[in-house]
Amino acid sequence: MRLPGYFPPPCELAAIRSAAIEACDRLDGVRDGIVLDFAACTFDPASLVGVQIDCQDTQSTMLITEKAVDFAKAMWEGPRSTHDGRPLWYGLDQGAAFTGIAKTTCNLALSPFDAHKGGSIPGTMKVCSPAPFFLAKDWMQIFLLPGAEKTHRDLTTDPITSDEFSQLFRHSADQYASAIGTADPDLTEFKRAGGKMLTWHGTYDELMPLAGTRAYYDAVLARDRQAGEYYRLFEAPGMGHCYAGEGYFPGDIIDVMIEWVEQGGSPPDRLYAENRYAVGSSGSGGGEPGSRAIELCAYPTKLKYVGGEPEKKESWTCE
Ligand SMILES: [Ca+2]
Repeated sequence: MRLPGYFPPPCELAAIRSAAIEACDRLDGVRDGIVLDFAACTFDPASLVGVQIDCQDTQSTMLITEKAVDFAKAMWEGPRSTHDGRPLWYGLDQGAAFTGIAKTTCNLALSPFDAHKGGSIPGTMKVCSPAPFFLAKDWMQIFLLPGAEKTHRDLTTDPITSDEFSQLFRHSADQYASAIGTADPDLTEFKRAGGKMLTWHGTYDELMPLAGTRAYYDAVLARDRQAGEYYRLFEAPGMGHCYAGEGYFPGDIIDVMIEWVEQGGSPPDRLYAENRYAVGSSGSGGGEPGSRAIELCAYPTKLKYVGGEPEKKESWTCE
């Protein structure tokens, strides 16, 4: 989506994300690159405006801009209707990378201005543009855009405006929610049929905001206070989408599900998870894959560090 006048290079957005994590990391008691609860953090990215960073995307140093900060804040806040200002959907967690639904790319070719001068001046006027997530782009292109725009409009070079996004969002919900929507919190029939369900969601998910899943589970509970008997949600700190990231991955959830279905008993309160996809020293928790473990907590209980070696699950509890 087009936000006013500026597409930040990936490095600028990555610097803002890193600063947010760095500012909030210790609030949960452990400096591990994972922020358990951004709601408890008062970090204001406006403090970053004017901070110098090295940027590979533009092959130069640059100063963090107010527009990039506004871009990040808009992604954290989530889209709003341009008609009445109401939220359309949830924003990304502040720990989520901007490389999913807020991806940009920079053209390293010299601008026409530079080329005119001989094309020998490095580090000037690189052009950055949106790099839309392919599913969102295809959804817009194939299902939502009107008429000839479906096949002829290039959303990379001619991105939709905030007004268009607002209109297409409404159109999408009106046209398709009844057929393929997944937000209906009424699980009456599922419960009656003896269904059981476990959901886990990475807190740093870069594609699907965690807040949306929380809100869905809250809505289910609001309709049925006993829903925890057949449906549980687990938040996986520091995990990106599916298996990305250096956070805690609950890879055994299918085994837990099978045991619960086949042997019955109480729904799981905890879910073993480890840093299975860690890549070592990347500025966050680090460590070799499998070197850190915790037990995820059934929502709405939350992980809490109680002391000891943070790499061991015994050092954490749910409350
Ligand atoms: Ca932490």
